[in-house]
Amino acid sequence: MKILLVSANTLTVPYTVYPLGLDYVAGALGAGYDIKIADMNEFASPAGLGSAVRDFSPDFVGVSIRNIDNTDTINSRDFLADYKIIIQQIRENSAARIILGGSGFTIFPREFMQELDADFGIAGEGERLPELLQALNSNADWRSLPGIVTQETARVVYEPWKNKIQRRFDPENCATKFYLANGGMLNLQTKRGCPYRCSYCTYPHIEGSKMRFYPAEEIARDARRLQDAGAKYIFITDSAFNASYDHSLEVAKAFLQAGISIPWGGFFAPTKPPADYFKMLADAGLSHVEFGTESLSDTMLHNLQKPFGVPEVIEAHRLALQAGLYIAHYFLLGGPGENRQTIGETLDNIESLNKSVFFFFCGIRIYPHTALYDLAVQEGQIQASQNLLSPVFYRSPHISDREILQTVEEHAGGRFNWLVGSGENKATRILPRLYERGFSGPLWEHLIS
Ligand code: B12
Ligand code: SF4
Repeated sequence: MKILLVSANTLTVPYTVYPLGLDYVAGALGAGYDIKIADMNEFASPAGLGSAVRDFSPDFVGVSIRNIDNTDTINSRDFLADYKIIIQQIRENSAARIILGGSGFTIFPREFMQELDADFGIAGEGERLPELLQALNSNADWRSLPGIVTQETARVVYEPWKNKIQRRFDPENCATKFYLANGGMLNLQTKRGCPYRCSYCTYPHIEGSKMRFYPAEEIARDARRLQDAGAKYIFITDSAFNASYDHSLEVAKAFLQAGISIPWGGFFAPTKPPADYFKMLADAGLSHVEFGTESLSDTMLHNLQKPFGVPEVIEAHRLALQAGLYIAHYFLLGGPGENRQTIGETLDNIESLNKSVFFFFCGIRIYPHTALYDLAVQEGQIQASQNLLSPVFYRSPHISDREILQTVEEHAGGRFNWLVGSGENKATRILPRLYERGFSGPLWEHLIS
């Protein structure tokens, strides 16, 4: 059976992202299938996909839908029209059945099924694809499989995958070569799931709330494969790499043993780490720490159900800085209860975090299956039946976005390491030039003054 897997994501901000999910889907399919991966970044136009589909003549085409929109209140962009063109190219050039999947799809499976008129979808982990294909092939009942979605599905059943998870990384793949030639960043997952319950966050819904760890030696072996293929930087895609201090330290030790010499980074929760935690990670090559801080007002951290308070953020920052790491803090302003006082507290407290980059987003995207969604319905900001595929952002009733952004801009006073919105303006001026000159990694460290 021939399966074409397509990565639909062509977004280049903050940089192009290797389609890691498809490596796992290919790993789950294994040797019993003839698999080809096509990445929309490889083609000069969507017609390129059309001819790839004609040449390969697949039985099924799996399309990975990662991004729904750029989640930016200032310059909002969504990608539905691009995805429709991809589906059209597949339909015009083959009779293959189309199966959708990916993190964006998992958030809005029924909405995407309708908009894109696909045959099937898998909400959640793509490791379930072989089960669906086998059931279809043998006319067995696929309706009882969790996560399978069709045009008729009224209720989607989400269930984390409990069996073997295996990545298939192919250094010779055109997609791999594209990312190596454009920035040189590849990525790696060390576990799935986040145990925290931040009120606005989709990650526990996408990956589950129970952490499922991969063996450290296996992760280090994969990291070594990426390094040997020519990667210059590895991004760890875990929801929060340090959600398990024990496992992340095991990974770092395994990296040292496997001879990982390229820098790496990832998302961290600014909780208080054990002694020498950041130092041990730095010794194993960690270079960039991206803290999901969101606010520096204890009232807001409580409202957003964050698993830490302001003192923990300041301590985590101090220890990361002491270990010689590059640090960025992400802020999500305008959540429930935000007002002039909480904004003032956040801005005052930021001044105690030196040598860092600050990314500010204002207005929090409302996603189903979150506490923020329930609150927004209760407050009448959205209707329970509303289609949220087009982004809707939560707005604090006590202060406008305009006032928040103005206050942040005024406080920033033009400082280069304060980026408001996705920072597209500043970032697009600087980052492409650095990539062209052969720099790799997230590169926001060049904004630290
Ligand atoms: C890591 C990450 C990043 C990193 C990526 C770094 C890197 N080099 O890899 C950074 C920080 C750069 C980033 C940036 C952005 N991100 Co991001 N990111 C994530 C995160 C946490 C993990 C993604 C990941 O790699 N997962 C690991 C892989 C293995 O999982 P996966 O891709 O989901 O694949 C599995 C399944 O989905 C499924 N699957 C995947 N494809 C297919 C295909 C088929 C056919 C099938 C059946 C199944 C299937 O099977 C796979 C294995 O189980 C997700 C949230 C999350 N927890 O998923 C957000 C997420 C993908 N990001 C999101 C967004 C919005 C963005 C940005 C637009 C933000 C911004 N304004 O800058 C940018 C876009 C960047 C770009 N160029 O695309 C959103 C997308 C949804 C949306 N609202 O659009 C997510 C879901 C977070 C959220 N808000 O809910 N991101
Ligand atoms: S710690 Fe991060 S990934 Fe986990 S629920 Fe909170 S925001 Fe989401």
